[in-house]
Amino acid sequence: MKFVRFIMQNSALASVPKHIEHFSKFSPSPLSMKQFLDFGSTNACEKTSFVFLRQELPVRLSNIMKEINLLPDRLLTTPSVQMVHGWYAQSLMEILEFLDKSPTDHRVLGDFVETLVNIRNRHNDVVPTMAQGVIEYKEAFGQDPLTNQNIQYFLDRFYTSRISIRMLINQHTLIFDGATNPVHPNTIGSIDPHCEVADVVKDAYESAKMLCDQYYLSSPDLVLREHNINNMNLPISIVYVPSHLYHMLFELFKNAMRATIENHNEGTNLPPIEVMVAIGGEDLSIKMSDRGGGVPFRKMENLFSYMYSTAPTPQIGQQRTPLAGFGYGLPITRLYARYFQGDLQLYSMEGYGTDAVIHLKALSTDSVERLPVYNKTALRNYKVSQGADDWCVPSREPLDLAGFRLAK
Ligand code: W6P
Repeated sequence: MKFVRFIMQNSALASVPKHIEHFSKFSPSPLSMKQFLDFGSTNACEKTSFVFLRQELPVRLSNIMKEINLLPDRLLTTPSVQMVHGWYAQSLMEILEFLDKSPTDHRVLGDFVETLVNIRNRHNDVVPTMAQGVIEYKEAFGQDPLTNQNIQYFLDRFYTSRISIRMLINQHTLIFDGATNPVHPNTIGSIDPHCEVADVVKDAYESAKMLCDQYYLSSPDLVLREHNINNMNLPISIVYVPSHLYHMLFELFKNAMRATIENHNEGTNLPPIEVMVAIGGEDLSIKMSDRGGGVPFRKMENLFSYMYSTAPTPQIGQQRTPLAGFGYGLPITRLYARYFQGDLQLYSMEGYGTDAVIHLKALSTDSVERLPVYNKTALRNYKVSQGADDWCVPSREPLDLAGFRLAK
């Protein structure tokens, strides 16, 4: 029986490439915050959401699977990347099962929610598994700027795609599981139409502070200010996914606290972390400033590099601080910010400290998913080796100018 199921599954998986070819010809359809909210409004229709998702999820899965297949063989064939690829193929097949099912059948709708929950769980460990693949690659082939650039390009797109697919799955499963969220009754799925930014800042600060106190026995204070140009007395709020905002701020607080502590060897008289929240007609910006001694300008790009920030196998006897995360915190934080058309910028002054600024769209009409699409341009980025050395490399030897003077 097990054997029969194995054969059946494998024959289904054998048809995966054909389906990927078909669905990757469609571009993903980015949704706006407003569209997300409409799916969850009173006249929300589970049927409509189901019909949309059974097309859109295969499109998003297939678009990114095309890019996985373009990875250099040496990365594509690592066990980790093969495993992730297998999860994607399996999930694609499971959703395709629903293409010929009736949207008016309640059993079908229930099965669909269950399938989505299974898929979400299957993909829980994609980030550490891909990180393992990068480590395996590094150990076998070393690291160089070109590979770094290609991995950066792929993982930024791959993780953005993953964030977006999980967003779709979360909205559908949260809205149509028939219960209101007991903790946050006013949220629509994972979206809070009145997300009070300062509250999330305080929550994220408190969590990071706990880790920091536990490990270092002290932590910097928080000084939080906000500036609401529209209404000075109102707390600043936006339509947003509080969990995304929390993730970003938690990550930034961990970095700011660690820098502050390690730059002040006595645990006393720590300079506070200052957070400023401002909103205008277009942007909502959150600036977090630490006085942790900063980072040399030359190294700033590396903070966002998947290849340079994955630690090799953890050294024995060397415990990593819980504030360090597992290396992918900052690049993924920036992807969360960019996902709804925002960004994350870091400005550092070596010898003093660092400002991290999250820029978000203030208006829900501007908050539209930013999604990768597989097309000729994407294909070219995998084929062409960019980064030709068209700038001089400064010589280590001081140039002897004497000869030039003589020649004159
Ligand atoms: C640092 C390095 C960093 C990264 C992100 C946020 C804050 C900080 N502070 O020193």
